[in-house]
Amino acid sequence: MTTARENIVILTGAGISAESGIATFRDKDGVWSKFKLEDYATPEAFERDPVKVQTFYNERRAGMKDKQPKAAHEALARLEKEHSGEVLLVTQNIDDLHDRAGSENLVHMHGELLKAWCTHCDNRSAWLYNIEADSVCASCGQKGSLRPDVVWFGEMPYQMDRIFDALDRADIFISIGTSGAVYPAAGFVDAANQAGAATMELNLEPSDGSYLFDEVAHGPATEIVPNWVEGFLTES
Ligand code: BV8
Repeated sequence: MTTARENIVILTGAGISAESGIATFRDKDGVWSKFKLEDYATPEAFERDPVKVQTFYNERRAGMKDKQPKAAHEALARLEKEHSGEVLLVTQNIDDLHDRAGSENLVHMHGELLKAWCTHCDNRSAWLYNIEADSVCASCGQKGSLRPDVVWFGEMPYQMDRIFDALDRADIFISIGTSGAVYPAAGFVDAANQAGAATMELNLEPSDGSYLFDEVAHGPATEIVPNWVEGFLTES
Protein backbone atom coordinates (compact mmCIF):
# COMPACT_ATOMS: atom_id res chain seq x y z
CA MET A 1 0.00 0.00 0.00
CA THR A 2 1.68 3.28 -1.06
CA THR A 3 0.96 6.48 0.85
CA ALA A 4 0.00 9.54 -1.17
CA ARG A 5 3.59 10.80 -1.15
CA GLU A 6 5.26 7.59 -2.31
CA ASN A 7 5.94 7.74 -6.07
CA ILE A 8 7.71 10.86 -7.34
CA VAL A 9 8.46 11.70 -10.99
CA ILE A 10 10.77 14.63 -11.68
CA LEU A 11 11.36 16.31 -15.07
CA THR A 12 14.36 18.59 -15.46
CA GLY A 13 15.41 20.93 -18.24
CA ALA A 14 18.32 23.21 -19.05
CA GLY A 15 17.51 25.57 -16.16
CA ILE A 16 18.80 23.09 -13.58
CA SER A 17 22.26 23.22 -15.22
CA ALA A 18 22.29 26.99 -15.89
CA GLU A 19 24.16 27.76 -12.64
CA SER A 20 26.74 25.14 -13.61
CA GLY A 21 27.58 27.39 -16.56
CA ILE A 22 25.75 25.38 -19.27
CA ALA A 23 23.71 27.62 -21.57
CA THR A 24 19.93 27.17 -21.67
CA PHE A 25 18.09 27.19 -25.00
CA ARG A 26 15.37 29.83 -24.97
CA ASP A 27 16.62 32.37 -22.44
CA LYS A 28 18.27 35.55 -23.70
CA ASP A 29 21.65 34.45 -25.21
CA GLY A 30 20.35 30.87 -25.21
CA VAL A 31 21.63 28.24 -27.65
CA TRP A 32 18.73 28.67 -30.09
CA SER A 33 19.28 32.43 -30.12
CA LYS A 34 22.72 31.78 -31.64
CA PHE A 35 22.05 28.62 -33.67
CA LYS A 36 18.96 27.90 -35.78
CA LEU A 37 17.71 24.56 -34.40
CA GLU A 38 16.62 23.48 -37.91
CA ASP A 39 20.28 23.70 -39.01
CA TYR A 40 21.73 21.75 -36.08
CA ALA A 41 19.21 19.59 -34.16
CA THR A 42 17.32 17.61 -36.81
CA PRO A 43 18.22 14.45 -38.79
CA GLU A 44 17.73 16.47 -41.98
CA ALA A 45 20.37 18.99 -40.84
CA PHE A 46 22.79 16.11 -40.17
CA GLU A 47 22.07 14.62 -43.58
CA ARG A 48 22.57 18.03 -45.23
CA ASP A 49 25.80 19.02 -43.47
CA PRO A 50 27.22 16.40 -41.08
CA VAL A 51 30.44 18.33 -40.40
CA LYS A 52 28.47 21.45 -39.33
CA VAL A 53 26.31 19.39 -36.97
CA GLN A 54 29.22 17.31 -35.59
CA THR A 55 31.16 20.56 -34.92
CA PHE A 56 28.16 22.03 -33.03
CA TYR A 57 28.08 18.98 -30.74
CA ASN A 58 31.89 18.64 -30.53
CA GLU A 59 32.05 22.22 -29.18
CA ARG A 60 29.29 21.57 -26.62
CA ARG A 61 30.95 18.26 -25.61
CA ALA A 62 34.32 20.04 -25.16
CA GLY A 63 32.52 22.69 -23.08
CA MET A 64 31.41 20.03 -20.59
CA LYS A 65 34.98 19.45 -19.28
CA ASP A 66 34.98 22.05 -16.52
CA LYS A 67 31.26 21.91 -15.62
CA GLN A 68 30.23 20.63 -12.18
CA PRO A 69 26.91 19.49 -10.71
CA LYS A 70 25.50 22.04 -8.25
CA ALA A 71 23.21 22.00 -5.20
CA ALA A 72 20.03 21.28 -7.21
CA HIS A 73 21.52 18.17 -8.90
CA GLU A 74 22.84 17.01 -5.51
CA ALA A 75 19.49 17.61 -3.78
CA LEU A 76 17.70 15.37 -6.31
CA ALA A 77 20.30 12.61 -5.77
CA ARG A 78 19.73 12.98 -2.00
CA LEU A 79 15.94 12.71 -2.50
CA GLU A 80 16.38 9.43 -4.43
CA LYS A 81 18.59 8.00 -1.67
CA GLU A 82 16.59 9.14 1.36
CA HIS A 83 12.95 8.94 0.17
CA SER A 84 11.33 5.58 1.01
CA GLY A 85 9.27 5.53 -2.20
CA GLU A 86 10.22 5.49 -5.89
CA VAL A 87 11.90 8.58 -7.38
CA LEU A 88 12.27 8.61 -11.19
CA LEU A 89 14.31 11.48 -12.60
CA VAL A 90 13.62 12.21 -16.28
CA THR A 91 15.94 14.80 -17.77
CA GLN A 92 15.72 16.61 -21.11
CA ASN A 93 19.35 17.59 -20.61
CA ILE A 94 22.14 15.88 -22.49
CA ASP A 95 24.82 16.84 -19.94
CA ASP A 96 26.01 14.30 -17.33
CA LEU A 97 25.53 16.45 -14.23
CA HIS A 98 22.68 14.37 -12.74
CA ASP A 99 24.79 11.21 -13.25
CA ARG A 100 27.80 12.80 -11.55
CA ALA A 101 25.64 14.10 -8.68
CA GLY A 102 24.70 10.45 -7.99
CA SER A 103 21.17 10.10 -9.41
CA GLU A 104 20.70 6.46 -10.55
CA ASN A 105 17.00 6.02 -11.37
CA LEU A 106 17.56 8.42 -14.26
CA VAL A 107 16.31 8.65 -17.86
CA HIS A 108 18.06 10.87 -20.42
CA MET A 109 15.01 11.18 -22.69
CA HIS A 110 16.86 13.40 -25.19
CA GLY A 111 20.05 11.32 -25.14
CA GLU A 112 23.55 12.07 -23.87
CA LEU A 113 26.19 14.43 -25.25
CA LEU A 114 29.01 12.21 -23.92
CA LYS A 115 27.85 9.17 -25.93
CA ALA A 116 28.23 8.25 -29.61
CA TRP A 117 25.68 6.20 -31.58
CA CYS A 118 26.84 4.02 -34.46
CA THR A 119 24.32 4.19 -37.29
CA HIS A 120 25.87 1.00 -38.73
CA CYS A 121 25.64 -1.41 -35.77
CA ASP A 122 23.35 0.64 -33.46
CA ASN A 123 25.87 0.40 -30.60
CA ARG A 124 26.00 3.35 -28.16
CA SER A 125 29.23 4.00 -26.29
CA ALA A 126 30.82 6.64 -24.07
CA TRP A 127 32.52 9.28 -26.24
CA LEU A 128 34.29 12.17 -24.48
CA TYR A 129 36.06 13.82 -27.40
CA ASN A 130 35.27 14.93 -30.94
CA ILE A 131 33.24 12.75 -33.31
CA GLU A 132 34.84 13.20 -36.72
CA ALA A 133 33.90 12.04 -40.22
CA ASP A 134 36.56 9.31 -39.97
CA SER A 135 35.89 8.26 -36.36
CA VAL A 136 35.74 4.47 -35.99
CA CYS A 137 33.01 2.60 -34.10
CA ALA A 138 34.65 0.69 -31.21
CA SER A 139 32.09 -2.07 -31.58
CA CYS A 140 31.86 -2.87 -35.32
CA GLY A 141 34.97 -1.09 -36.60
CA GLN A 142 32.99 0.91 -39.19
CA LYS A 143 34.52 4.30 -40.10
CA GLY A 144 32.31 7.40 -40.47
CA SER A 145 29.12 5.88 -38.99
CA LEU A 146 29.09 7.72 -35.63
CA ARG A 147 26.64 10.48 -34.63
CA PRO A 148 25.98 12.13 -31.27
CA ASP A 149 23.62 9.95 -29.16
CA VAL A 150 21.22 12.91 -28.97
CA VAL A 151 17.48 12.93 -29.82
CA TRP A 152 16.86 15.54 -32.54
CA PHE A 153 13.56 17.23 -33.41
CA GLY A 154 11.36 14.78 -35.25
CA GLU A 155 13.03 11.80 -33.52
CA MET A 156 11.36 9.70 -30.81
CA PRO A 157 12.69 10.46 -27.29
CA TYR A 158 14.06 7.50 -25.28
CA GLN A 159 12.17 5.26 -22.80
CA MET A 160 8.76 6.87 -23.35
CA ASP A 161 6.87 3.75 -22.15
CA ARG A 162 8.83 3.71 -18.89
CA ILE A 163 8.16 7.44 -18.40
CA PHE A 164 4.41 7.25 -19.03
CA ASP A 165 4.12 4.15 -16.80
CA ALA A 166 5.77 6.14 -13.98
CA LEU A 167 3.53 9.17 -14.63
CA ASP A 168 0.42 6.92 -14.44
CA ARG A 169 1.55 5.80 -10.96
CA ALA A 170 2.84 9.18 -9.77
CA ASP A 171 1.72 10.75 -6.49
CA ILE A 172 3.94 13.80 -7.04
CA PHE A 173 5.24 15.31 -10.32
CA ILE A 174 7.85 18.07 -10.16
CA SER A 175 9.02 20.05 -13.21
CA ILE A 176 12.33 21.87 -12.71
CA GLY A 177 14.13 24.37 -14.97
CA THR A 178 12.18 23.84 -18.19
CA SER A 179 10.27 26.29 -20.38
CA GLY A 180 7.64 23.69 -21.29
CA ALA A 181 8.23 24.47 -24.97
CA VAL A 182 9.15 21.01 -26.25
CA TYR A 183 6.92 17.94 -26.57
CA PRO A 184 6.37 15.24 -25.46
CA ALA A 185 8.13 16.44 -22.23
CA ALA A 186 5.89 19.51 -22.00
CA GLY A 187 2.86 17.19 -21.87
CA PHE A 188 4.03 15.16 -18.87
CA VAL A 189 2.23 17.51 -16.44
CA ASP A 190 -1.08 16.68 -18.16
CA ALA A 191 -0.46 12.95 -17.67
CA ALA A 192 0.45 13.58 -14.03
CA ASN A 193 -2.67 15.66 -13.46
CA GLN A 194 -4.79 12.91 -15.05
CA ALA A 195 -3.14 10.38 -12.71
CA GLY A 196 -4.23 12.54 -9.76
CA ALA A 197 -0.67 13.47 -8.82
CA ALA A 198 0.17 16.68 -6.98
CA THR A 199 2.04 18.78 -9.57
CA MET A 200 4.72 21.37 -8.80
CA GLU A 201 6.84 23.70 -10.94
CA LEU A 202 10.22 24.87 -9.62
CA ASN A 203 11.60 27.39 -12.10
CA LEU A 204 13.42 30.72 -12.28
CA GLU A 205 10.22 32.32 -13.62
CA PRO A 206 6.76 31.11 -14.67
CA SER A 207 7.03 28.78 -17.68
CA ASP A 208 4.57 28.60 -20.59
CA GLY A 209 2.68 25.89 -18.70
CA SER A 210 2.77 27.26 -15.13
CA TYR A 211 -1.03 27.42 -15.00
CA LEU A 212 -1.13 23.61 -15.32
CA PHE A 213 0.57 23.08 -11.95
CA ASP A 214 -1.02 22.83 -8.48
CA GLU A 215 1.91 24.71 -6.97
CA VAL A 216 4.75 26.84 -8.34
CA ALA A 217 7.90 28.21 -6.72
CA HIS A 218 10.20 30.65 -8.50
CA GLY A 219 13.90 31.31 -7.99
CA PRO A 220 17.30 29.86 -8.94
CA ALA A 221 17.35 26.04 -8.88
CA THR A 222 20.32 25.94 -6.48
CA GLU A 223 18.07 27.63 -3.87
CA ILE A 224 14.51 26.41 -4.46
CA VAL A 225 15.31 22.73 -5.21
CA PRO A 226 17.37 21.98 -2.06
CA ASN A 227 14.76 23.92 -0.04
CA TRP A 228 11.92 21.81 -1.46
CA VAL A 229 13.81 18.52 -0.93
CA GLU A 230 14.74 19.44 2.66
CA GLY A 231 11.13 20.38 3.45
CA PHE A 232 9.74 17.23 1.84
CA LEU A 233 12.16 14.86 3.59
CA THR A 234 11.62 16.59 6.93
CA GLU A 235 7.83 16.21 6.61
CA SER A 236 8.10 12.54 5.51
C1 BV8 B 1 8.91 14.03 -31.36
C2 BV8 B 1 18.49 17.52 -27.67
C3 BV8 B 1 7.64 12.52 -32.60
C4 BV8 B 1 19.16 18.32 -28.74
C5 BV8 B 1 16.21 18.42 -27.74
C6 BV8 B 1 7.06 19.75 -36.19
C7 BV8 B 1 7.91 18.79 -36.72
C8 BV8 B 1 8.49 17.80 -35.93
C9 BV8 B 1 8.23 17.77 -34.58
C10 BV8 B 1 7.40 18.74 -34.07
C11 BV8 B 1 6.80 19.73 -34.84
N1 BV8 B 1 6.05 20.52 -34.04
C12 BV8 B 1 6.14 20.07 -32.76
C13 BV8 B 1 6.95 18.99 -32.79
C14 BV8 B 1 7.35 18.21 -31.68
C15 BV8 B 1 8.76 18.68 -31.31
C16 BV8 B 1 8.60 19.96 -30.52
O1 BV8 B 1 8.13 19.92 -29.40
N2 BV8 B 1 8.99 21.10 -31.13
C17 BV8 B 1 8.87 22.37 -30.42
C18 BV8 B 1 10.01 23.28 -30.83
C19 BV8 B 1 7.50 22.96 -30.73
N3 BV8 B 1 9.30 17.61 -30.51
C20 BV8 B 1 10.06 16.67 -31.11
O2 BV8 B 1 10.40 16.68 -32.27
C21 BV8 B 1 10.40 15.50 -30.20
N4 BV8 B 1 10.12 14.29 -30.91
O3 BV8 B 1 7.95 14.74 -31.20
O4 BV8 B 1 8.89 12.86 -32.04
C22 BV8 B 1 7.76 11.20 -33.21
C23 BV8 B 1 6.64 10.41 -33.25
C24 BV8 B 1 6.73 9.17 -33.82
C25 BV8 B 1 7.93 8.73 -34.35
C26 BV8 B 1 9.07 9.54 -34.30
C27 BV8 B 1 8.99 10.79 -33.73
C28 BV8 B 1 11.88 15.48 -29.87
C29 BV8 B 1 12.25 16.70 -29.08
C30 BV8 B 1 13.71 16.57 -28.62
C31 BV8 B 1 14.59 17.58 -29.35
N5 BV8 B 1 15.90 17.60 -28.70
N6 BV8 B 1 17.40 18.31 -27.10
C32 BV8 B 1 20.19 19.25 -28.16
O5 BV8 B 1 20.22 19.47 -26.92
O6 BV8 B 1 20.96 19.77 -28.98
S1 BV8 B 1 15.05 19.54 -27.18
C33 BV8 B 1 15.60 21.10 -26.68
O7 BV8 B 1 14.55 21.71 -25.91
C34 BV8 B 1 16.64 21.17 -25.67
O8 BV8 B 1 17.69 20.39 -26.00
C35 BV8 B 1 15.97 20.83 -24.36
O9 BV8 B 1 16.23 19.48 -24.11
C36 BV8 B 1 14.53 21.03 -24.69
C37 BV8 B 1 13.71 21.77 -23.70
O10 BV8 B 1 14.35 23.01 -23.41
P1 BV8 B 1 14.49 23.37 -21.85
O11 BV8 B 1 15.30 22.32 -21.21
O12 BV8 B 1 13.13 23.63 -21.28
O13 BV8 B 1 15.35 24.70 -21.91
P2 BV8 B 1 14.81 26.18 -22.19
O14 BV8 B 1 16.01 27.02 -22.44
O15 BV8 B 1 13.70 26.13 -23.17
O16 BV8 B 1 14.17 26.62 -20.79
C38 BV8 B 1 15.00 26.75 -19.65
C39 BV8 B 1 14.11 27.10 -18.47
O17 BV8 B 1 14.93 27.16 -17.30
C40 BV8 B 1 13.42 28.45 -18.60
O18 BV8 B 1 12.07 28.33 -18.22
C41 BV8 B 1 14.17 29.34 -17.59
O19 BV8 B 1 13.32 30.29 -16.98
C42 BV8 B 1 14.64 28.33 -16.58
N7 BV8 B 1 15.87 28.72 -15.87
C43 BV8 B 1 16.93 29.42 -16.36
N8 BV8 B 1 17.87 29.55 -15.41
C44 BV8 B 1 17.40 28.92 -14.30
C45 BV8 B 1 16.13 28.39 -14.59
N9 BV8 B 1 15.40 27.72 -13.69
C46 BV8 B 1 15.94 27.57 -12.45
N10 BV8 B 1 17.16 28.04 -12.10
C47 BV8 B 1 17.91 28.73 -12.99
N11 BV8 B 1 19.11 29.20 -12.62
